[in-house]
Amino acid sequence: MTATLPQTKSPAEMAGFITAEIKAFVTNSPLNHMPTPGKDIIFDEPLVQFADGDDPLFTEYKDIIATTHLTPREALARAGNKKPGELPRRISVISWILPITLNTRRSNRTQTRLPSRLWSHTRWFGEKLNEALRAHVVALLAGRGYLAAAPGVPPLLKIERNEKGMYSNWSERHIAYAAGQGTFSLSDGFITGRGIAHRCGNVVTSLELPASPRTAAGPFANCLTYAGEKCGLCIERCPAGAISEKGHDKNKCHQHLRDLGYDPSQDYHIETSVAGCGLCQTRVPCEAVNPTRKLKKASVAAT
Ligand code: B12
Ligand code: SF4
Ligand code: SF4
Repeated sequence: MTATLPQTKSPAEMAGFITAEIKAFVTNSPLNHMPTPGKDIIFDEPLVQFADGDDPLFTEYKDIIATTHLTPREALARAGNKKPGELPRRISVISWILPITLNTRRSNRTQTRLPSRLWSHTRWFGEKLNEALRAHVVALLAGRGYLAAAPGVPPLLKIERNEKGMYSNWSERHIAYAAGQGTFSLSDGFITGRGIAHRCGNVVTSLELPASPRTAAGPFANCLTYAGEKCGLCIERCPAGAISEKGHDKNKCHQHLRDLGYDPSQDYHIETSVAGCGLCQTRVPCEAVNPTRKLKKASVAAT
């Protein structure tokens, strides 16, 4: 499955190679299939973009998220048992978005309390694919002599908690934001060009790659509410009352499936050990597209 990694190519050519490799892995991996009869695909073709590992935004995350949030340089140094200053001059972050298929999104649209079987499987089995993809990209780069690490999984990943709820020392959505993949939203979900229904991942490396442009007007620009439109449909979708005009209450969200526990009236097992029902990410205008794109098109047409 792995093509030969060219060694003397330009950063742009290397970016093309890495992108093709990630897409091929997701398309060909047996892990990208549901364990259900019919073996539906779990994720559509990924979106792949890059960030400069020393973008000042990563240091700003220490104020925005927590002082413990790692910069890519700190994460790569920690993984290689080095000091941040001992790393090469240029480091990069590879970010991917794994869009959830129409079949799974459709199955969750009709849910009012619990995630559908396919959505629940996407959290559990889809994350196994995501883990394998992180390991694959790290091995691919390390095999060619580049430093590479996946801070989104242990031992680098640490989950902490404060009065607002859980947070990590490596937020994959904030990494995706830095790589220009999209923006946050009223529900907290991350709205990409393929919408809010996705999982994401990333790898930090000493391979030099061209940073993708951040074209959004701000960290919440892709959400209709923040774009000044009437929406808030995610508020109505949330069975836990965790979303309001003020935003997302992580503690209420986290508690939702835990309170329900295993529901014997369901004909399938819901992974209650992994929280979040994702109802706010389906049957909403941002489900599978960036809903503000049509606003931009309309305003261009009106000029
Ligand atoms: C802890 C956690 C949770 C907690 C808390 C979620 C949270 N909002 O932090 C709980 C259990 C509630 C949860 C629930 C869910 N989760 Co979760 N979770 C995580 C985890 C492990 C860490 C998140 C984290 O560190 N957050 C840090 C805090 C600070 O981020 P935040 O509160 O969202 O950030 C806000 C501020 O920073 C603010 N902000 C303020 N000023 C500024 C300025 C700038 C410049 C920027 C950029 C931002 C910013 O913007 C953000 C949004 O309001 C990540 C995996 C990872 N390592 O990243 C997955 C992750 C976030 N979860 C994910 C998913 C899919 C879910 C669920 C849908 C469950 C499911 N499987 O179906 C629900 C959805 C909840 C929701 N409405 O977003 C995906 C998100 C993908 C997406 N589409 O957005 C992730 C990235 C996992 C993955 N690898 O794909 N999750
Ligand atoms: S449903 Fe509307 S308000 Fe909620 S996140 Fe999506 S675009 Fe924003
Ligand atoms: S994941 Fe479920 S409980 Fe959490 S905010 Fe979304 S709809 Fe509400």
